[in-house]
Amino acid sequence: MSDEAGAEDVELEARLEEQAEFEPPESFVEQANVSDPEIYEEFDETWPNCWRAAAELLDWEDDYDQVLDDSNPPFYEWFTGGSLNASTNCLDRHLEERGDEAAVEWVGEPTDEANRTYTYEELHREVNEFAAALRDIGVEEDDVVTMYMPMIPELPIAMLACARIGAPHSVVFAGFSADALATRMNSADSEYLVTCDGYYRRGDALDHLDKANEGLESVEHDVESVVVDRLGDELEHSLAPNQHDYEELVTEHAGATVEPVDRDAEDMLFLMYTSGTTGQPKGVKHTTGGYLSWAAWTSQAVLDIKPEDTYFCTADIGWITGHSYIVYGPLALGTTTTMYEGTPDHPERDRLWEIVEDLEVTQLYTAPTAIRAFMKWGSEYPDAHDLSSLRLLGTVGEPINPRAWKWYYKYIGGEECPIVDTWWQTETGGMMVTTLPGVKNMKPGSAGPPLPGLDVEIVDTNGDQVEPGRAGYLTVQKPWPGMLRTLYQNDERYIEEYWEEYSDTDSDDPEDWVYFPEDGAKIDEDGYITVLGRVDDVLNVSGHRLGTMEIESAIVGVEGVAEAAVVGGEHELKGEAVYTYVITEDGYEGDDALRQRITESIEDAIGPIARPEEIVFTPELPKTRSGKIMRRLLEDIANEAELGDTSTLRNPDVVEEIRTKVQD
Ligand code: 6R9
Repeated sequence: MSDEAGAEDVELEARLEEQAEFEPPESFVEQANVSDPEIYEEFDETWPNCWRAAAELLDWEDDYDQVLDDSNPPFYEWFTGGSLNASTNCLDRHLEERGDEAAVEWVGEPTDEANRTYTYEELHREVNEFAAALRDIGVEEDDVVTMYMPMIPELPIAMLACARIGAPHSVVFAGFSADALATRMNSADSEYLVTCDGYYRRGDALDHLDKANEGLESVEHDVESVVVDRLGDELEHSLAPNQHDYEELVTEHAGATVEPVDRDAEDMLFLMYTSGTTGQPKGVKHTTGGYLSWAAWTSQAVLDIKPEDTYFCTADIGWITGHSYIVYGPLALGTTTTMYEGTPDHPERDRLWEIVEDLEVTQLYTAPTAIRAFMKWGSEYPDAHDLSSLRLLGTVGEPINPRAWKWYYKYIGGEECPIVDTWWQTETGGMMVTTLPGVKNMKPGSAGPPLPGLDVEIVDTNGDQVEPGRAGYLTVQKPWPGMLRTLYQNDERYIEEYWEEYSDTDSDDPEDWVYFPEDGAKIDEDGYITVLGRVDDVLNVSGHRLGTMEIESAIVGVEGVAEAAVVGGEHELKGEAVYTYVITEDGYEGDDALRQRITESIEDAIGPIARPEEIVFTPELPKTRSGKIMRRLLEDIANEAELGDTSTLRNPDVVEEIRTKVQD
């Protein structure tokens, strides 16, 4: 850390340290979309009808008959009998009033490349043309179309084109490996892929199509794909007969219009794979009516989005945050949503602040891992730019520590912007626990109370509410419109993963069903919730969910590895980092060559985000007498923490041995 940054911290701490609660600025409250504190009581009293407020933000083709059908828990249905189309809601209905206004403002990584601005009119046109093209190559309603694309405008275009023709999309993060792509396409039986030649990362032109092609080799069925040419002459590729050039396809369909397909509220809008406790990623199913109304309502109530805003979320569309809060929520509200292709430190560490200043960004939604990096780089970078257009700041993905919160508040928000610390998950579709920025005070480090109309309790292992201040498990006691409906073609696993823990699974009374997101949390006297982190075998590395089992199975596949355990260790910037403990097979040396093969195998199976921080070779793993690996101990070692109880171990000596290796 530079001296200057150090001095700033001291000053900041001195002034803000004791302040545990912050009121939203008056200027914000006056203009906020939601500013009436009565909303909490009102929603409680009228639940589930309160969620008409979310549905009302959308245009429906057929009105729904029932807000909630809870006759078959936990298979809840929302806005039943209603029908709508997501692309109509994100595009067509804005044309009359906002056709010439920017829908997507795209900033490429190279600074000498012009931004690409799509007005609603232009976005509508291109979505129609691509929808016609998709149909032409055979895509029908309900076919799952996979997208394996970085942050380029054709990604939201492809998503909306699918939505238009009623084909659910499944977006696979571009940083994931070829294997990860193949697993997801096989699991979803997806016969269509939209991808691209490559993209820029810190100045380099990265090849992406080679990786996509490698993935396709492991897909068990035929695939028709579309390839966007992002890099032009920088990268030449030849396309196979079942691969179509994006530009050629849309040119062939220039001027085409595609009648939006009427989708039932409960029809699938998309699938999103996420990590769970087992090695197999979970295909989370989201619907057209419930999900879209949830994305729209939370964007309006929490992010305070108005049509005239220029809103900027720095997430990647390959994750749920990008789905809900770059694409669907903002576009449903008719605002301008910003997409940035690159990293925040390219070419300089002020790239985001330059974008905020240039585009006069009004809301910025980012992650604690990014904020920690900004803080480390120092305030000279934001200070060099005029950030006064900002009205609200948001964070998501992992807990934010009060110091990072206060830095964000002061140096980015100029102490004039409320911060929303939003807790939610892929499965919840949108935000769940956070302050309403125009209503509630903020407490740094605590996400806040549940949103109105949500029933969140912090419970002990018996399901009884814990006292304020005590750690427990976060649960959601009533359904909500944005919830996942099931895991793709696996209703049984849906119940096992999310409901079994705290529900009476024999009951058909919804009161007996409780959703468990597998997070630990505590609550204070004012009902503010501090989320402590995952309580399952899932790591949160830079806000990305990684299953330890997925990583372990990649390691044990390496020749020379007998056994492996993966745990999370605290990391200054990433929040959590991957620590691996490996037992070699007889006759194999735990050396750098093997380390290299392990790292490569993890990158092949998942992607560079799962690259281990440390690989420790050990003759044994700490195990209980029943043979279970004591992960807690391995975590303590990674964190250089006081070791927990070792008395139940079969092999207590090994702990010291491992500790010496890690801490050397
Ligand atoms: C949206 C998203 C979900 C997990 C979740 C929790 C952690 C997300 C948080 C937070 C503390 C916050 N998480 N937001 N923890 N405070 N504001 O990140 O979805 O990728 O599915 O991750 O992230 O552990 O369970 P997803």
